[in-house]
Amino acid sequence: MNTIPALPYDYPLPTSLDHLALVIIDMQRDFLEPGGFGEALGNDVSQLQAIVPQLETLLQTFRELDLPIIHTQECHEPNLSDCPNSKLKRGNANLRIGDRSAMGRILVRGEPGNAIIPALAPRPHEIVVHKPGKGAFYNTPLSSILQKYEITHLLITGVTTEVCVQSTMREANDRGYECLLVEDCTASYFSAFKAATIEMLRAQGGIIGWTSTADKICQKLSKALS
Ligand code: C5J
Repeated sequence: MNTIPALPYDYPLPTSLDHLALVIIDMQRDFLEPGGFGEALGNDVSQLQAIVPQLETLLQTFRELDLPIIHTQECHEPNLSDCPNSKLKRGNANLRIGDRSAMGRILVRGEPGNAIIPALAPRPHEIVVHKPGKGAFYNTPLSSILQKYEITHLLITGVTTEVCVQSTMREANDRGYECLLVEDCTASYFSAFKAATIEMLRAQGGIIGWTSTADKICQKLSKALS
């Protein structure tokens, strides 16, 4: 069986790589760029920017091999009708979802800060899922997209590791998807949270899934199709 070196043990690839998708969670200007929402909340965005080169390489490999790519974008309708109070009322009361910041209204669809960073911008045929929650399955068409393309295996990347990335991986695992978190392609504003998330997802024999790194994945995928 074709596998990727991973923890807690090698990750079994599907029989056809067409069933494997790269999922890139919320690599948006507001989380990664100075002057955005993340920095306004007092976070050091350089921790998130550090994963961009590896993620670019992984994305390039998927593009070269013509394998499925799914980008997600955390966003809300301009009238915030899809943002419950349990989300809206959290955090810094001076800067909330829908408020104006240097890059437009925070987490509102279509605003400059809501866009995916230019280095990872989706190409026209790539799938983009707009998500109002932390997990990418909640209130989105992601389940039907995965079914339509017969995707069974997900390589999960993006930000932030302990919030939207972890929520998505748990949701996917519950729905039967074989998930691998790409350690050097995910980041948190809090390095201890990232480390803890990696450990807990792959604990107990991979209770939620596997973890590995971009170089191991790229090496294996390039070989698998050569
Ligand atoms: C957060 C995310 N942290 N993409 N979003 O609100 O993790």
